[in-house]
Amino acid sequence: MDFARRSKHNPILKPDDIKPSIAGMKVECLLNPGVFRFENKIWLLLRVAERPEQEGMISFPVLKDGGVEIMRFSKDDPELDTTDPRIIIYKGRHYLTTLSHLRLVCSDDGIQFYEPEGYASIFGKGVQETFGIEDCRVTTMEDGYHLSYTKVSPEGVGVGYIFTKDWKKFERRGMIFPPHNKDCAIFGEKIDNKYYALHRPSSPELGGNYIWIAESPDLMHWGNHKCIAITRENSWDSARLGAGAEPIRTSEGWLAIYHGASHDHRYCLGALLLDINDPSRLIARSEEAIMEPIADYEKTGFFGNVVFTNGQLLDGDTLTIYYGASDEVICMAEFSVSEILSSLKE
Ligand code: MAN
Repeated sequence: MDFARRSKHNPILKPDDIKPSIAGMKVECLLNPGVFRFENKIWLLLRVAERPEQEGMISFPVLKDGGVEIMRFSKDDPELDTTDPRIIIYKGRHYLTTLSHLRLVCSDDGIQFYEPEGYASIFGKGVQETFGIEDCRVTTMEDGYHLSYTKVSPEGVGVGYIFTKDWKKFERRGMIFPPHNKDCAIFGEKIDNKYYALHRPSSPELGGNYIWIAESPDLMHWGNHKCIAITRENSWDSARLGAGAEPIRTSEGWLAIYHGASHDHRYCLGALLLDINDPSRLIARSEEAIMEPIADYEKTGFFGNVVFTNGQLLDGDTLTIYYGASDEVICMAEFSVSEILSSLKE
């Protein structure tokens, strides 16, 4: 099933539209933007994935001592495993094939985006972000913007938290969910005087890659964790789940868009409906996906068969989602909130 109304301008941003952050680097992929409104414009916080031009050797950047270091491996090294275009396994150790940072672009119409002057990119910093920062959700609250993103390093994959009011000064508040955890979406308002967030720990032996919810008095200390949605065998979401952007308030409950992947890494979107007063209570869920990789640009690219979102805008009944297609280009699609709601099964 698929009720996405894709923009006829898709893809709206491609790697060639964005300049590399360092000379000698190539922007290989644009992925999974956070989305927000600021100063009467629509903004995307893009994940920009870079690496050197691949000539002869396999090479990729990592952050070290405040600078960038290029790692190189010979293509025919028998110890090298490059079957997944996203990762390199060398002598049993994992690396990423690209290094990601976060870049701001803005737009008047939500379709044509440009890089504004005077806004810096957000780069990985410190040992926990040696392999970069990825997939940033932006939750807008009265006091400012709350950013939850993936920190990647040899120590593990966890959730980082940044606060900003003006997109010029950033307060890095550290890791809020330790490894292995990602796909953290902070709710935009308190419920019964508590903050809430969806997150995705991984428990490989017992359990799996499931969506959990946690509460907090201050957005820093998270507790009372509960699992709210698990993978389903023989389904489009059989291998992994993860929350998209912040859940939206509807008359029927909190509507949370999520991604689900199958064992052969096909990424689709679905939705959860959570109780408005107790969001740890799941009321209904998509049985079938609401969006599947069916357009050419969603089926082929850096990592094909992927639609992945962590950013959206709500306007009445219209939910505009921005998404990464094939882990390579940025696209946009609109949904009707009431149509999604009526498709969910209790
Ligand atoms: C993971 C993350 C995402 C990516 C998907 C599909 O969930 O790394 O950033 O889009 O995989 O590759």
